[in-house]
Amino acid sequence: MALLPVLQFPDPRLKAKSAPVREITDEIRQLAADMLETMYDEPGIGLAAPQVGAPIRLVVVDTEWTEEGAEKNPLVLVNPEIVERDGSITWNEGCLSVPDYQADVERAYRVKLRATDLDGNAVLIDAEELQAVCFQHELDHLDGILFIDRISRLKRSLYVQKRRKQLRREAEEAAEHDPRVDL
Ligand code: K1U
Ligand code: ZN
Repeated sequence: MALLPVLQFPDPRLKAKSAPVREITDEIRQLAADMLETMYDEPGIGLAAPQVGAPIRLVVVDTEWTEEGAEKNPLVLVNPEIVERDGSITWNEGCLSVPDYQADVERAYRVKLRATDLDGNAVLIDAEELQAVCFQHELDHLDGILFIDRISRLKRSLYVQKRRKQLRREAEEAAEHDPRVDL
């Protein structure tokens, strides 16, 4: 198993629409195992394949493991689709691809999700609250949508400014430590 690097905003690969998984191969099983290991290590409660540079419709989710004493209950969802939505909930979301930022996002309170597992079996899950929010967040990744695309224009542009400054600072620091650069 391997820890995978998670792409960070504004990587353009995060904006692409992912393709359906045509066949569940050993390569897909290995990717799912690596994504789970990466999600638990980050830590996170979900991870979508495009976040690790694989533009396919595959996500992993475990929304309970962070609670004290809770066991891991990993879900691997191939070609997931939301087939019903109901109610609304506002959740303060974060994202492993959007560093150092959280914001309130309005989502459906309850969703019905249809997918396939790694054995090709059909899966139907009725989810609510955090699990429903997480499914919506992860499925958005498959369509190239980040939670910052669902907040106000003002909040988003403030975050984009902050992120640009952060990246500039990181580049300057890297240059200071690069012996080939004579500042
Ligand atoms: O997709 C991702 O980037 C993962 C993201 C999922 C998510 C978070 C919040 C609402 C909806 C979906 C994360 O897991 S961010 C980290 C996080 O939420 C968390 C980390 C440790 C403990 C508890 C939560
Ligand atoms: Zn995310």
